[in-house]
Amino acid sequence: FLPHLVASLEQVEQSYIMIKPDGVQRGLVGDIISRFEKKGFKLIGLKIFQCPKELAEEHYKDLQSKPFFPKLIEYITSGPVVCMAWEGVGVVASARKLIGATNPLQAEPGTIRGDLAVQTGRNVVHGSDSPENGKREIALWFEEGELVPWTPVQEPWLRE
Ligand code: IDP
Ligand code: MG
Repeated sequence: FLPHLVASLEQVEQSYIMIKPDGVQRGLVGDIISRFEKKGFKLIGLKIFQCPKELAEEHYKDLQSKPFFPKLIEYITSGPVVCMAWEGVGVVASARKLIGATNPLQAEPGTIRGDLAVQTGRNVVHGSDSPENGKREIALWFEEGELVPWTPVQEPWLRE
């Protein structure tokens, strides 16, 4: 029964996850990384980084015409961010679930935004919205040599 569809749902993907300046300033880095780590995804890139304005504008270029765009760029460049590349089966959609709704007041308890934030303009974390954007964003934020392929010893205990 549609085995090719089932197979395509099990693709290994990569997601760009970023702890925004408020998450760093509020001391939430460990908590946030821990949630993806415990879920079972693989960390293949990690750095703390002061984002230049041009990179923030490129990252959020789809939102260029929004009234909140200048404030968004100001927010993202207001202090260091923590850039992460996470890999795993279904990591893009799963990370979005772990992160929760864009507006933290609407995000479910148990999600990062639901537990740790109150305002859309201070929602502590970014996660790619598609596997294509995951690849695009990781290429945008990381140099090739900064990404590390590795095999976790727990892999056979996570995936049959
Ligand atoms: P997402 O981060 O949940 O994918 P997007 O709609 O892609 O949400 O928006 C990107 C980011 O822009 C949000 O995470 C938030 O920081 C900011 N943003 C979105 N909508 C608003 C708004 O109405 N006011 C202020 N900031 C916003
Ligand atoms: Mg988005």
